Amino acid sequence: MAKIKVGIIMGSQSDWATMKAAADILDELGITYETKIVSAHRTPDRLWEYGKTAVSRGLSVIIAGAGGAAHLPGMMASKTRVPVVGVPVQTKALSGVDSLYSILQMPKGYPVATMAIGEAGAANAGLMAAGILAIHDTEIASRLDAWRDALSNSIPEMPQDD
Ligand code: RP5
Repeated sequence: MAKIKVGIIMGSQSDWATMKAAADILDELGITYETKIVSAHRTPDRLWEYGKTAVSRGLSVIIAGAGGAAHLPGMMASKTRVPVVGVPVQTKALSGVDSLYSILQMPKGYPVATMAIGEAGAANAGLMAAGILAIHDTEIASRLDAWRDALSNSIPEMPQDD
């Protein structure tokens, strides 16, 4: 079985609708990943265990999505040196600006690579993970290059009437 390279974690089942966009990109690029609900507030022991074992289990990137008081990505970054890509999930009360600020404003020493709010951010988290893995994996690199070329080629030069 192929070694799992990317961990996709999220604070709640309700985040999956957003975080699936990261999983979809990894599927498209043939990158192995695992998914898990890990909440900074509701399951802190699970968070600690996940962070403590991330290096020994061979994870290269952790994509962490959460909403509201979104402490999951930052707390995970405090527990492992595996690069953490944070996805601010859009919230009803504050449209995800709360999630964004919670994830973005890390103190020096424990970085989180913070993406845009919502599904675009989750998809970009998948692409960011792919880019990191592509540094040492030529097959992922060529699949990522092809994916980027296909997107670029799909953009028309002239606008059309609807
Ligand atoms: C956060 O609270 C989760 O990441 C989620 O985005 C938000 C709401 O969670 P639920 O109340 O839907 O479980 O911890």
